[in-house]
Amino acid sequence: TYNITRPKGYNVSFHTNPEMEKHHFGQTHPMKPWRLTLTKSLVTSYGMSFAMDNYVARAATYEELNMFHSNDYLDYLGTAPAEDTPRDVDTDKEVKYNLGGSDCPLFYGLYDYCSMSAGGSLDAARKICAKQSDIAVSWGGGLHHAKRSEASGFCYINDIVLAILQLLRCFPRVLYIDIDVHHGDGVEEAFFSTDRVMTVSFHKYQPEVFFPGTGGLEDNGPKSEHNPGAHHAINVPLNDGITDEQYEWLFQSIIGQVNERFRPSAIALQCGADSLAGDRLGRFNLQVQGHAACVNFCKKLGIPMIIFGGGGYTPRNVARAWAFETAIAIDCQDKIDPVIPMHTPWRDHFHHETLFPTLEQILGEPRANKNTQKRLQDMVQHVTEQLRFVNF
Ligand code: ZL4
Ligand code: CA
Ligand code: ZN
Repeated sequence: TYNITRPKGYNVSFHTNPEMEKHHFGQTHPMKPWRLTLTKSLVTSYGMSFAMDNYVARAATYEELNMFHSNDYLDYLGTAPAEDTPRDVDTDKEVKYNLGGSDCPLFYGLYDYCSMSAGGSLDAARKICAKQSDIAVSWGGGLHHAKRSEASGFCYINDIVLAILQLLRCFPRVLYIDIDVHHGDGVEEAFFSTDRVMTVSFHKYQPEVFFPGTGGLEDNGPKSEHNPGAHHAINVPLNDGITDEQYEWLFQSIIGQVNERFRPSAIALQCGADSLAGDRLGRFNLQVQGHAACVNFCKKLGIPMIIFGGGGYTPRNVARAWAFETAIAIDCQDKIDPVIPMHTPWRDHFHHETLFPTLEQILGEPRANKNTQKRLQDMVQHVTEQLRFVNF
């Protein structure tokens, strides 16, 4: 179990900041930064840290956040109290920026939390650009809903957009892939008008019922005249209960084609773990194996890649998936013991002592699968047709 060596012929960097994990969105808020601590504890106890370059993520500077976000938004975000101190509340601004509600509360240390999340993802992008790293891991990032001047869905700063902007300085084309159960709307929108970024999101889609309600099959980027970004947004809207087998087939068919047609020079992969079975907010039946198969497929393309975190609201399952995906990044997935090491801190949190609990262990009874094979085939067909418009 503990004989993990560096991967042969390439380098992996791991970007975390233990200070980030100490922040709280509020008692019953689903987003628990503490899941990052649980993830790190598994990664460390499996001995994976020895096989990577480990960096403490720096906090991104105001200027860096300003590469995507507006000054007025950042200035107000900065008024969130760093400690338990009174602050001026401007209700108009809170409404305008969607700050202070139940999804995006203004909690203590919010600005620090955001800048550390973005700092990790920016560091990851810089390591990729400098060719010092071939796969860079930023589990504290992946906050795909944040807009230029608006917080949304637990996301305040879009670290992914910032990282991709960095990648675009040294790579002609970046492929963004999003396996979070929610639509990656913020990243899609940010690159709507460029053909240098293609975005692909797999998500549960049920407008009016499931957040954020965008990302239909036919939504492939604004089709206005002379928009180079048209056809460069791919959406894969899914129903409840999709299984590993279906998801893997769909992912490989779509990403395989996208790779051939778009020929990305770098990949940004958002690995939201709320697409796993048993997630507090999710609706799918994915197991760690199926989720991780997506990471493995991308790794095997042999293209420089950043791996981001994202959603994931049942911390023990998040930690399992992200630890196993770290193992895939360093190519030791066949060497690690499925039995969680005895000396893992908080081992009791995992309930079942394996990295790969069965659907029955996770759920009792699996959720009904509402995805027909026919529908999935039609979606692959639609993507094939979209890709005919794409010429690099
Ligand atoms: C909660 O229990 O669908 C927030 C949010 C806070 C604490 C107590 C407050 C109770 C579930 C969610 C009232 C909560 C009402 N607390 C929340 C339309 C909504 C308006 C807000 O994974 N209410 C909004 C956002 C989604 C909506 C999902 C996914 C992020 C990501 C990347 C973001 N928002 C309805 C919900 C709770 C809460 C319990 C909640 N919010 C579930 N889904 C949402 O893609 C990181
Ligand atoms: Ca998604
Ligand atoms: Zn999500």
